[in-house]
Amino acid sequence: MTVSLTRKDEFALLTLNRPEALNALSFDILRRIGAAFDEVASWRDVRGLLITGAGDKAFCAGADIKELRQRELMNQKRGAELGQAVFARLDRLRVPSLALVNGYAFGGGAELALACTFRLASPNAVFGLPEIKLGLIPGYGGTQRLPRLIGEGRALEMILTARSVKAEEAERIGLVNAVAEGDLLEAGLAFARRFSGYSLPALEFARRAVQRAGDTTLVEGLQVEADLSTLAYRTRDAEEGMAAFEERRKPEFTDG
Ligand code: DAK
Repeated sequence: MTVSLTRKDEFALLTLNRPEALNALSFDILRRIGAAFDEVASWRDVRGLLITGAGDKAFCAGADIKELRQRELMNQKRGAELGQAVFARLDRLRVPSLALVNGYAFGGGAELALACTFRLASPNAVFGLPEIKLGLIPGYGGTQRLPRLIGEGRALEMILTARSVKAEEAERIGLVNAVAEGDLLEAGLAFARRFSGYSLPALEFARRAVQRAGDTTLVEGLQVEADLSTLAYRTRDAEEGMAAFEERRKPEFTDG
């Protein structure tokens, strides 16, 4: 199976499983990733989605270059739209997602990591958008998500010069949340448990509000925040959280 979806405690774990090609994204794999996201959406009891690559060399070396050649123009456009649409599904999942970047995350692989809510890197992780070397530019969201995360200047440098960024620098510039020593999956589970006990509706509203910060004006963004924070206030979990504070006990959230 080139993509496997399993359970790991209270989390879903998606593994890109094509290590002989450094987990490169064929269109078939892209579709399977999309189907896996749909499946995760139907698992009502998971608290987060972890994504990683099989093997110790690569998270994902990008779109399958061999497959990208000699396609009709409109097929290329549909291919880019497919990749964009699949990665955008991560935003609509009710649970946060976490990329566990174990080695190369190039091109489409970096774009998959960028589409996740969080990124955790192993010390040997390397990020790059090297499409320019192929006479291409990123097609699965990289030109839009990278500048939102690390700023336009740094994003332009990575995209126009193909300079890759190792784990330590990635952490310094905010491309990853942390670099994990030791077992990356264990570190990922520990990271995910830092949010997984909170109310899912609150986590979702917060993600939506923060996402809007990157693509709207301050005035509109504040309006979105006012609306979503009011919605959060109306949940049972908010009532429970505030009651628990007053009663000096741990809240018991029910995701309602
Ligand atoms: N695609 C296909 N195969 C790949 C691959 C890739 N992206 N990356 C690696 N492989 C394969 C290699 O061909 C090799 O296979 P065999 O020759 O053994 O059969 C195997 O994986 C191991 O790779 P290497 O032998 O090259 O391993 P090294 O350790 O020497 O080098 C590397 C590792 C990651 C530095 C190197 O493999 C590399 O530079 N890979 C390519 C990285 C890259 O350029 N990624 C970006 C791809 S472009 C779109 C528009 C744009 C895009 C997509 C869609 N549309 C308009 C539809 C662009 C997307 C991209 O991601």
